Amino acid sequence: MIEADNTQALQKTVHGGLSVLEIIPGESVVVVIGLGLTGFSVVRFLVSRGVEVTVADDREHPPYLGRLNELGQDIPRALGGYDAQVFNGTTHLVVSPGVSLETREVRRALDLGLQLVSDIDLFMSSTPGKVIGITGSNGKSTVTTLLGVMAQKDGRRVKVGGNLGVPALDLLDQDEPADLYVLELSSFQLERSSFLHTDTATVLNISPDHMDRHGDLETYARVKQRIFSKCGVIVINQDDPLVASMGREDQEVLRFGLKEHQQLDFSVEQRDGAEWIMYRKDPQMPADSVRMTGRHNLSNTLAALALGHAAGLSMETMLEVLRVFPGLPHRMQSVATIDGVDWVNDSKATNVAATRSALMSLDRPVVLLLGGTDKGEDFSRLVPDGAQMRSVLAYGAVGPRVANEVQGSEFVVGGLDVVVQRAAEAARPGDVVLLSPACSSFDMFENYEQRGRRFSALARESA
Ligand code: UMA
Ligand code: ADP
Repeated sequence: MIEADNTQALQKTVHGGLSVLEIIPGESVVVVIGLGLTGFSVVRFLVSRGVEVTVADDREHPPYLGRLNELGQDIPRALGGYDAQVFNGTTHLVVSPGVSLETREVRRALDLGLQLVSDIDLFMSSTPGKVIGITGSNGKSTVTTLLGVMAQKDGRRVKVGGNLGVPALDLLDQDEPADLYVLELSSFQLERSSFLHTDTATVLNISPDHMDRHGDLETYARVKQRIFSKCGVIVINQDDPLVASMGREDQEVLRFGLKEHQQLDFSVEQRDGAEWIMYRKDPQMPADSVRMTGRHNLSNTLAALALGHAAGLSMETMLEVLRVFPGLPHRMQSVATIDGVDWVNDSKATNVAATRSALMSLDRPVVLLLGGTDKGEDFSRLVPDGAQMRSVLAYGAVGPRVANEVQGSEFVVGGLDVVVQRAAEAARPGDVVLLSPACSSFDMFENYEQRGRRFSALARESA
């Protein structure tokens, strides 16, 4: 059972604690919409600080319902649909990231004057340590994890989470406090946060994603830019025109890029026939010593170096980590070689830009498996110039639209097993069969990991 007896002490943090969000234990009442990973972390956090909470979810049995019992008190709940009554007498509203701010109930609550706060606001107001924030359309998880490993190797007490893995607030309630928190932040988290204080932050890149929620690229980019609202050192990808213009005059900026630009802090340069990673004018390490492969991962590498440098990590340690860090599963992961065909699991490619970067990193004919839930993206420019496409197999809910928009693709009716079988028939020795679906997985799977595991198992069975 969690006691509320240490409320005052817990509020004395660098950013002033809950009071900066006008949340007063004993007075404020918070409605938390959505009882998933985030919702539960918020309820637990607030209850442990003596704040009254009500939960609302339009599902009868939201994922974390069973775990409310752990909190040692009866939490009022409205499940399986709820109306505006649930907001009576409440002061604050937390909306889980999976729930659009445009839903009728949320709009109603905001019209009633409830103050919107997010799990990230709660985290930022209460964290005892320094915070590095990482957002972007692609590469967030890779850079977040890599930076966490670098910091740990450098002897920091570091915790890693946010949109990736452990929800931000759960990091605060673990036994040992950290002095550095590395947070992956999604556009959904940023759009509903207003207390965004970071020591260092980056927007890795911007390409269309979640257009069903954000509407257009401009709005989406503005949401991402919020990560720089109150930030010590900002890290900018100079290669991405939408990101390059984001820095403010009054902010300290570190710039990185793979292309040629004036005065980059972290870049690559040809020296004696080899490509080198550079810190300003100083060569650091040959680029081919980085264990992760693909140009996109070299960009991620420069981002991690810039963020680590801003946090005072030793360059030597960071380079050491780059030599051994293998990248994350479900991102361009080789899972089998059968009859000369390589099977690659890139299930985490959930938007067109990620799939384009996968295709650009391959120099062999590809059988591409493409499909999933329709997020409203345009597939017509998915295949980059020069890519060698053996075939494109479109499947899932978005399959018919993909088959329409991607030249030369065919729609395969059926589950992933049928698609894999068709891929095995299409591939020739020397080819790559690539699951890089450019869509989220929710039409057929619980998440991208389940999709990736299923693909890997089917690939191995296809022998
Ligand atoms: N839902 C309902 N009714 C409700 C509430 C939720 O149907 O009343 C549905 C949502 O529409 C959604 C699902 O439940 O489909 C989960 O939503 P949630 O907000 O409860 O999600 P959490 O379990 O809290 O997980 C969220 C992030 N999920 C989303 O943003 C959709 C997780 O990122 C994140 O790891 C977690 O918080 C901890 O911070 C996942 C993700 O897909 C990996 N993120 C997107 C991405 O990376 O592209 C943004
Ligand atoms: P995120 O957490 O932003 O989704 P990940 O590191 O999990 O990013 O990678 C997601 C997908 O995007 C993978 O398919 C990966 O190969 C691809 N990817 C990773 N970094 C980049 C990048 N900098 N540019 C384009 N694509 C990338």
